[in-house]
This record gives sequence, C-alpha cells and structure tokens, in this order.
Amino acid sequence: MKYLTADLKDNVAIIGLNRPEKRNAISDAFIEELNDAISMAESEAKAGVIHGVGPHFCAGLDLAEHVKKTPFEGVYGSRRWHQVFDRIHRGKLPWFSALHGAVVGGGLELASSTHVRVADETAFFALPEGQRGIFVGGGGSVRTARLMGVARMTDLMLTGRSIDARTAESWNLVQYVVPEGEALERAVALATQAATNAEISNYAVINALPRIQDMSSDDGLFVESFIASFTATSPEAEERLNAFLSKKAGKVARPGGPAK
Ligand code: 1HE
Repeated sequence: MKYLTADLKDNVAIIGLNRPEKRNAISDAFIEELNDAISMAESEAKAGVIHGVGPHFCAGLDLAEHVKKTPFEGVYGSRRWHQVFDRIHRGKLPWFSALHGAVVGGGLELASSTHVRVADETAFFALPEGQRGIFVGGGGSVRTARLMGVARMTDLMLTGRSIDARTAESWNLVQYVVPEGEALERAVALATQAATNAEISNYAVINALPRIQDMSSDDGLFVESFIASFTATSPEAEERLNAFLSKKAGKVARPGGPAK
C-alpha cells in the first residue's frame, strides 16, 4: 500500500495513515486504499485501530487535489468519503483511533467515524474549513456535531480555533487522554479487549446505537427489545452466560482493577 500501513496483531487490524510528508492528507487514491484496508481488516480481524504515522494524525482533505475539482466531482468525492467512513462507523468491526498532533478537518471526521478515540497530550483538534472556503464533507456535520454538539462545532468552524486534548475530552470528542506517545498502545489494548466480546454484541453496539439515536424513544425501545432478544438467544450468549454462572468467566472489575 502506498498511503497506509496495515498490520494484524492477534485479532486486531492496525491501519497507519502513512503519508507523513503531506501530514497524512487524504486524497482520492488514499480514500480508496482505506476502503481496501477496511475490507482486509473485516476479513481478518475482530477489531481495528487507526493511527497516524509521523508527527500528526491527519491534516484532512488533500487541499492540493481539491482545488482542481468540478462541483460534481466535489459532491461525488464527498459521497465516497461518506461510503468509506460509514464502513467504519456502521460496519462489521469496532474501530479505535489513536490520535496525536493535528486531528483537523477530514482527519477529525475520520476520527469521528471510529467508535472510541484515544488522544495523547500532543493532539489538537480544529475544523479550518471556513478559512479554506469549504465545508465539512466527510460526515462531520452529522458525526462530529453529534459528539461535541452543534454550538461547539459552529464555534470551531467560525473561528478556526484549535482545542487541546483535555478540552476535546471535556467536549466528548475523545474518551481517553494519555501521555505523549502512548495513544497507539492504549488504543490497541482497548481494541484487543473489545475483540474478546461476542461478535454479534459488538455488531449490535456499533450498528444499533447510532440508528436508535435517530429514532423516537418509542421506536428506539421497540427496536432495542428485538436486538436484545436476538443477541441473548444466540448460542454464544448461552455459552457466555453459563460460563459466568458456573464461575468460569470474569467478574466486572472495579475501576482500575483487573478483571477476575
Ligand atoms: C497538505 C495538507 C493538506 C499539510 N492538503 N497538503 N486541512 C487543513 O486546512 C490543514 C492544513 N495543514 C496545516 O494546517 C498544517 O500542515 C498542519 C498543522 C496539519 C501541520 O503543520 P506542519 O508544520 O507539521 O506541516 P506543514 O509544513 O504545514 O506541511 C508539510 C507538508 O504537508 C506541506 O507540503 P510541502 O510540499 O510544502 O512540504 C503542506 O503543504 C502539506 N500539507 N496539510 C495538502 N490538508 C471531506 S471534506 C474535509 C475538509 C477538510 O479536511 S478541510 C481541512 C484541510
């Protein structure tokens, strides 16, 4: 692969955005490689991690390529980002992102399509689209806005300002902040843990929760009952429930403690 690294560690696919000389800016060819890497991960792994090679996670859209586009090419390009990021957000695997340095524009949209975001203390977040004369086109108006809220996203887009990792955590943009250089290791550890869950439960978590959020409460509760019953009556659930009842499966650990 030209723009990505792809590794498999146990059951976890690890995809590295690997165009550091252009700060991992996402071109059309880059997005197609990402699509291929997702396919590979789905066939080989039970969870995935996306991280950035070099000094930053991702500088977003390849602006050099974008200046040359016609309006229709722009729309089609944005729709392609939607398709590929949707394979992450509502696909087969739980995805974890390890963030450091710039997580900006389309880079933040990519991170927003993953399910759990781990930032190190060097990470900074911005949506400089307004300054570039463009708009978010990689799903940010839906996913990123839902994470941080429309008012905060509007502020970032109007002012072009950056926020640091701690602020991003308090804004619900990232779930973990770790010391410099430790985001990838933590994201892989979390993904390894998630990979031990029942596949059907992971699938339900990542596919049902965002859809239920889009429903009325009544519809959401109705759908929840069917998913709950479908997962709970699977052979794997029976096995796992019995393992707990016969004291062969771990208890829930207190925060910070190991599972016993
Ligand atoms: C790029 C890009 C890019 C860097 N497209 N080439 N994104 C942005 O508006 C962010 C623009 N980038 C930056 O603000 C900075 O590059 C960073 C803060 C991310 C990193 O700074 P730094 O000092 O480490 O790197 P640099 O010297 O600015 O950049 C190194 C090279 O990468 C340089 O090219 P060179 O040929 O002069 O060496 C830069 O031009 C190049 N580079 N970022 C193309 N984005 C689906 S819609 C999504 C909409 C968006 O994503 S808008 C946000 C776009």
